[in-house]
Amino acid sequence: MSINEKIKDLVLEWDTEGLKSFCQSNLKSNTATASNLLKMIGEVMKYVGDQFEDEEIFLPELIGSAETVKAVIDEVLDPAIRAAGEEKETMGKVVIGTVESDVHSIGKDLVGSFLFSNGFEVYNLGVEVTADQFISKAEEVGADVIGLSSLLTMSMDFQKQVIEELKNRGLRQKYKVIVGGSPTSEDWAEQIGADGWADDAIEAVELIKRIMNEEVKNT
Ligand code: B12
Repeated sequence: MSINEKIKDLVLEWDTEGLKSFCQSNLKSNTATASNLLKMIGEVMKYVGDQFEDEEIFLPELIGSAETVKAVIDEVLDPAIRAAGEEKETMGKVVIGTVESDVHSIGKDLVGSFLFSNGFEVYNLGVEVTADQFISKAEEVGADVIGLSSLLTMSMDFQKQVIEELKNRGLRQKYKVIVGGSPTSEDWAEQIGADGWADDAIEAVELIKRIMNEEVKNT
């Protein structure tokens, strides 16, 4: 069985410990670098995402695979990349969080994990994040994208507030702002002047790739 096939099996079985030790043994025997393994894992996550979009698998399976991958990246591959001084190719920097007054974290964490496993540098600020916290972090890390999650109808206005605050500070053009969460929609995103909206974690990855690509074309 090839390395790719073995990784795919372990991710689909949510075998976190198995995937950790498989990656560790490949790193030890130099059969693959951490970046190679990360790329292979990314391909598997793309497959898992397609399966979810086609309704071949459902949310629990999606979460199981995402959590397995996140743990292996956090605990094995990221430290290995840092230790080897290898540059992890970054697709872009994303600051993400759930807006003020809202404690729902699962969907936003899933979006963060998917972005991370697709090569983005993710700064997950947690829940009940204020406009000032989003903007300060984006400024601090030189983010490309700010992702705002809202699961409550009553917290949606805080997404708008972040965009207004960016405008007040003369920073609106500096960042792409995307919104998501079950009460939000494409129309809502347009209404508040966001750069995009996505229905789920898979679409969020595609959305960010698309808007960052447009950015490159426009510069
Ligand atoms: C779990 C849950 C909770 C948990 C949260 C635990 C946690 N750590 O997250 C707890 C029990 C704490 C909770 C509390 C409350 N909840 Co609640 N909760 C839910 C529930 C059942 C599931 C949410 C969830 O995790 N879904 C699974 C994830 C994977 O899906 P998701 O969040 O939609 O995220 C996906 C997309 O939306 C998108 N996405 C999400 N964020 C982002 C961000 C970006 C940038 C992008 C691009 C995409 C994106 O991608 C994600 C992945 O595919 C929902 C009902 C439901 N079916 O949604 C109610 C629900 C959201 N809760 C609700 C309510 C009312 C509350 C409470 C006010 C209840 C109360 N009276 O105390 C409190 C809120 C407290 C607060 N201040 O926030 C309502 C909201 C109604 C509304 N529209 O306003 C819901 C819809 C239930 C209902 N039908 O009434 N809740």
